[in-house]
Amino acid sequence: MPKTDLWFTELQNEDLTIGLRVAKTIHSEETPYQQLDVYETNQYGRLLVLDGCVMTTDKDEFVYHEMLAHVPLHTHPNPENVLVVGGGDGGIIREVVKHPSVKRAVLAEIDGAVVEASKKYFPHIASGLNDPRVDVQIVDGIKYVEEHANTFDVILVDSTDPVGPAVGLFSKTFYESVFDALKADGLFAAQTESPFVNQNLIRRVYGDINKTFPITELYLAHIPTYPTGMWSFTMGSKTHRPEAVKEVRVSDTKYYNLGVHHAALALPNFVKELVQK
Ligand code: AG3
Repeated sequence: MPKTDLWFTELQNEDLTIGLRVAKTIHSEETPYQQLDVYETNQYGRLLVLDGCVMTTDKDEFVYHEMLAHVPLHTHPNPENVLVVGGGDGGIIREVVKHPSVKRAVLAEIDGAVVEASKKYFPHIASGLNDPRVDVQIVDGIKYVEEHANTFDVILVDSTDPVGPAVGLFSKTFYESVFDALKADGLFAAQTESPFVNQNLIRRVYGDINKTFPITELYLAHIPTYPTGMWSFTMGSKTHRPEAVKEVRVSDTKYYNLGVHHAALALPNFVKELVQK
């Protein structure tokens, strides 16, 4: 890898950045929805960036994709119909199709350019998109959810940050239509940002999900290239509890296992405080 003087920096908030040395710029485009860039970095391999924010890297993508998919999918005893909202890179879908119970997985991504870029530059992340059970829909995920009442066992929301195109995916109205799109024992999970820098958002989102679903759980994972490295996910469930999971149904994971499933639900005190009912 060449030691260039080129750095990618994400301004994570007004006072915080992450910096990665860039060996090469691979791709840059302005899609109808956002700025999309792909870089080759020395530290984390290929890096996918949307509107200046790290979406995923070759080296740490498995943590986010496994944790957003497998914690909720194992919480459901028999997930057959799964919807992924966002996540056009296909990383979540790749994990979803590892579950033998899954009969159909729909990807509802608003920006087709993300799907194309991932297929081209991140083939190992996009690999699941070719599975015959997968139905890729380039549509507005909010509308798609509204139009599919009582359809899914599990819904996974792999959104960008709550600015720009993804704002609606963090709203109470959206959580209500997710509730309606789920079957009677359905559940959902969404990425919900860093407990170090997005405390107000986590509090608000947890509260909104908690008003909508009988069971709400926040869980954590370590993702080195996301703001502060400590990342949260929030699950809303109609009947099943993540604490009840007793066995793992997939074998080829790099982060997720039964111990990690339960450990992820154990919250440090300062995070517990954010989700006090
Ligand atoms: N989804 C975006 C997670 C948020 C990252 N935020 C940030 N870097 N400021 C990731 C998509 C991966 N499938």
